[in-house]
Amino acid sequence: MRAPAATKDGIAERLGEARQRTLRLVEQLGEEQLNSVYSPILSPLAWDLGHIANFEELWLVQTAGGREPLDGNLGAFYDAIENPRPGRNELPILRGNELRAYMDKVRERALDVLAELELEDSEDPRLRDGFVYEMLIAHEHQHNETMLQLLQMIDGYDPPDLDPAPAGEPSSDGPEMVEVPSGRHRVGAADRGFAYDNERPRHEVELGPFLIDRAPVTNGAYSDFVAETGAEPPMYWERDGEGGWVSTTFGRRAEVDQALPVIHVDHGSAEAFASWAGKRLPTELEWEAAAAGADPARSNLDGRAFGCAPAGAYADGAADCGAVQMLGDVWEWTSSELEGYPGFRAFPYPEYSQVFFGTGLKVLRGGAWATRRNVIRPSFRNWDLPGRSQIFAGFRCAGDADR
Ligand code: AVJ
Ligand code: FE
Repeated sequence: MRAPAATKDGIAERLGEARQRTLRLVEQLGEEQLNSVYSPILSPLAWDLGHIANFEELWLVQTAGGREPLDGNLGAFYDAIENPRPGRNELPILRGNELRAYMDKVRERALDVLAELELEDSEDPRLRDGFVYEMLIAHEHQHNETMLQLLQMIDGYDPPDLDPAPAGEPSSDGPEMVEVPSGRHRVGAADRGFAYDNERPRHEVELGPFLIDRAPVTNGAYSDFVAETGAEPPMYWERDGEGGWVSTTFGRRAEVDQALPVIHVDHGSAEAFASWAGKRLPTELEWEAAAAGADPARSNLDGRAFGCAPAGAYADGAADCGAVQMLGDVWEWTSSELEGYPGFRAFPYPEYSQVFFGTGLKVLRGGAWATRRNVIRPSFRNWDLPGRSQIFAGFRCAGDADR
């Protein structure tokens, strides 16, 4: 079945909505904050803003419209691969009014091009069914999450009131682990509709049976692990002076809530916890098989809550196997290294994911509270260096079931 092609009006509206959210996240900040380096592994916010617009110019103005860029030199500074994060603030990037004007001008030109194009039956697979437009909307959303990784380091940052906090979601009790029966599982994204190249081709794998934690590992369980083994606490935890922990994100000191999923742990710590618990991390394909049936609409995504819901919440969005919160709350580390699926073809550009295959990056699945809802789907693959913990990453454990 063919997905209904997005209308041009719909695309324009979603581009507008993405920009509104981007600007809302930074609206309370001054020039100095936009141009400060808070962490050597994160870009200044001004770089993200310019990069979002420059990427839009590349794809929606130059590629889609065959037009010349406003300033052909900018691409060199906003190329993420050519310019590693440390040092981005030393580049002659756009700042202040110049930056805002560039963002607006690019958007205006992108909408002009959109109005002229024939998308549905385009000969160009990059344009057909609006592929590059979906990609650019997703890209802006993805950079919102990168920006949140930095925004949480700013003292006194006031989370914008984007929406009322998610209504009281039914929490659930159940077994510690649920079983995914053995069988052939379809993984990856179908040929039609928007998905990144690394999710394709869809293929079948023989798995299981295996067990997977019903809910993400909690702060409570993780504190026990730290207390017993002397392991490092998660990033943004500090001692409260009475043997407990406080978290310090967004410049606020708050008692660590034992019931919430643990967040800001690196891959090695997740693995160490799993073996301490007599378990292991799931492979990414086990994770995807376990996530079948999970409902992205009933998940803590989209930055609405500015934090996690208690482990066991969103029971109405549970996957078919009974696992809850497979989508949303925290990205979940898997034991898998990022590689191309059998038959992988880079599209529309190898620098999105192909250049990272086989370089020791670990796959994360499921999206976090900070991930925009339409970025995520069960086949979506995220990745990072195993030592990174500024990302919104937690995990759940897996184990072998008796055959
Ligand atoms: C898929 C999150 C690892 O941020 O480096 C953004 C996404 N690619 N711009 C990243 C991405 C190009 C990417 N991750
Ligand atoms: Fe990018």
